[in-house]
Amino acid sequence: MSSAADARPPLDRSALAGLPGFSVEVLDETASTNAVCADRAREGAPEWTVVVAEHQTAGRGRLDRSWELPARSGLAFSVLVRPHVSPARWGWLSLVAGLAVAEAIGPDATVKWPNDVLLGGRKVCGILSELVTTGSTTGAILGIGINVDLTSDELPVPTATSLALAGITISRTVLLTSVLLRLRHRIAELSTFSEADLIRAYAARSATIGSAVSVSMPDGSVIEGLAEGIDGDGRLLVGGRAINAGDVVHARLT
Ligand code: BT5
Repeated sequence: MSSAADARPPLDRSALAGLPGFSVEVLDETASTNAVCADRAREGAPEWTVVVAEHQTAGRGRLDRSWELPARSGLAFSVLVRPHVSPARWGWLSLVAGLAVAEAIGPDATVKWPNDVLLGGRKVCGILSELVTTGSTTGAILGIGINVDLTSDELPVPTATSLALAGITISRTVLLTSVLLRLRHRIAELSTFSEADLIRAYAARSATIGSAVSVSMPDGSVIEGLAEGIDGDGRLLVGGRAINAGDVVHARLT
């Protein structure tokens, strides 16, 4: 670890181990917390198993992109969930994970469909959700990366920011705890909320809805237009078309 990492306080392992209803495993270093969490799911780990790394050396983004975070400068963690909701509602998981992160960060954070959290228009958090099936049981791994106290020199891309650069000071342990509690609350709402309730809660934090967007699809086509809203399955509505999160290469707000 670099001297900068040494100067950064470690996660409070005993506080995290004592979090009721969660089983939190803190690793010093791993390639990807999503990969470890998927292994735990295959080993039969219970829902709300959480794997967090002080240093993630090969963090993954969507579509083989990478997620880079210096040691102890942020949060890199993955949560195993198995919500008892209809398959259509599973499409909401990464959206409500983004909501939970935005709420934990504070009123200035917005969600950019499908899987980013922004501060001042810059990306402070990325989410990678993956399904893992073991026998007849399917779970979702919600992988969340949050930039906490990266300096401007440490930002991996110019479109990124960190909480510290936005003037927000919070301990990583407190932030992780807050995200987990809000995530549990938001996922419970997938069972109790109507489609209209879900859409309303998401739209209230959305930086995307009402903006002109440009969405790149895997076949190379680009859909441009006004993001009119999202539908009951969490799909983005652009020019009358409903776009699935899984079909998006890039979504730009213009
Ligand atoms: C994401 O992908 O934003 C999902 C990132 C998920 C990371 C978490 S960390 C814990 C868990 N374990 C993993 O292995 N992954 C998850 P995507 O939308 O494809 O965005 C990736 C792009 O974001 C990269 O190509 C860069 O342009 C940019 N990027 C990389 N690192 C970043 C950072 N720290 N902050 C902001 N942007 C970043």
